[in-house]
Amino acid sequence: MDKTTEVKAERNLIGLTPQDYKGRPTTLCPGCGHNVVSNQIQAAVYELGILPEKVAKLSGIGCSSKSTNYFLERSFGFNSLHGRMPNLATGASFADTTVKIIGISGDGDTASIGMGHFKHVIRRNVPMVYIIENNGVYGLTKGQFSATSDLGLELKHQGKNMLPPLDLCMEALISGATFVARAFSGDTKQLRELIKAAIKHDGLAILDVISPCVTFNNKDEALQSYTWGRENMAPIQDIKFYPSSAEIIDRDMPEGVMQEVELPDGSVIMLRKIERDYDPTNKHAALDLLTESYKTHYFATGLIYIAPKSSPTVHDLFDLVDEPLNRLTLDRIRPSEEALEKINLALH
Ligand SMILES: Cc1ncc(C[n+]2csc(CCOP(=O)(O)OP(=O)(O)O)c2C)c(N)n1
Ligand code: SF4
Ligand SMILES: [Mg+2]
Repeated sequence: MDKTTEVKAERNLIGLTPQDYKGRPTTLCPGCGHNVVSNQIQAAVYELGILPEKVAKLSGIGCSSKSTNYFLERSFGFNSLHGRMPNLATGASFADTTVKIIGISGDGDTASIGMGHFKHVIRRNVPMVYIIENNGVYGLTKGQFSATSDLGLELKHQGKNMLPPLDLCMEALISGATFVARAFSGDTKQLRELIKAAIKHDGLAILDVISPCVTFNNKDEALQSYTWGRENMAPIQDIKFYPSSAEIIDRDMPEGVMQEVELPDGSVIMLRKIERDYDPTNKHAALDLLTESYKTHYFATGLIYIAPKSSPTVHDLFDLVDEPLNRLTLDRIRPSEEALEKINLALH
């Protein structure tokens, strides 16, 4: 190529290109909502300028859980057992506190077999991003109802769903989550900003992404379909993430009532209120919103709750050393001979 016409590759803060954040080619169905989430994760990590090697992507079992293969190939990854991503994440976060954990799960993986683990990882406030790719169906095993399928939903091989759904944002909120958001694969801009904010959150961030399964649950009237989502999605705010307040120069958001939420590292989530006066730092307001949304099928998306101040993470509570535990040398992790002797004597 002629030097004068050579196109310079776009680079981020640490000199990497978008290509450095790609994963393997997807094997999911064309149009699957989960592919949108993968693309937005790689875009968010690229834009934040995080080294891919400083991310661990963990998952359970499902089409959603397969999707960790399709972003950040240079990152560490582990596809675990069904519903056990939170357990793996807890262990990994203890081993290396310097790595950002992105956990991917499905509605089957989280809301059925993994529900207990979901609750406890939240209760422990393991610092990580927990994304549920929620399509209201078990996609991988060919379209059974999940615990988030809507009451009355009719699926080809299943008939009518007779059970009421669980709301994973509500479950997260009442379990003590300090960051709860809902997004939709049909709105990539909002999704990307929420992923960035979740990555920068100090503690566990829950992101429930309505991510349509185009093969088994995409009839126009189904709540987790693209058509229903596009027609009914109601963002509760415009959201934009800024790495620092100094960078809020373009103010490229439409005019309106603004709310800035500053994160502990100095980054800022800028919110412009839409229609209703909603404060995501108010837990009661978040509970009210989710109750209304559950009752009336109000598809509210955006930052539903962020705790006004940081809560201690499991690492703070256990007073971990600053260095990653997996890099401590044996002489630092083995008890001394005297200490062992003391323990043995105490057991006599
Ligand atoms: C212990 C165990 N039970 C059941 C299964 C079968 N199984 C595999 S994936 C899955 C559900 C996947 O649904 P979801 O998490 O919603 O992911 P999706 O495929 O919809 O993205 C089930 C029940 C399994 N792999 N392991
Ligand atoms: S079966 Fe559904 S969830 Fe699985 S890849 Fe296909 S569209 Fe996605
Ligand atoms: Mg599913």
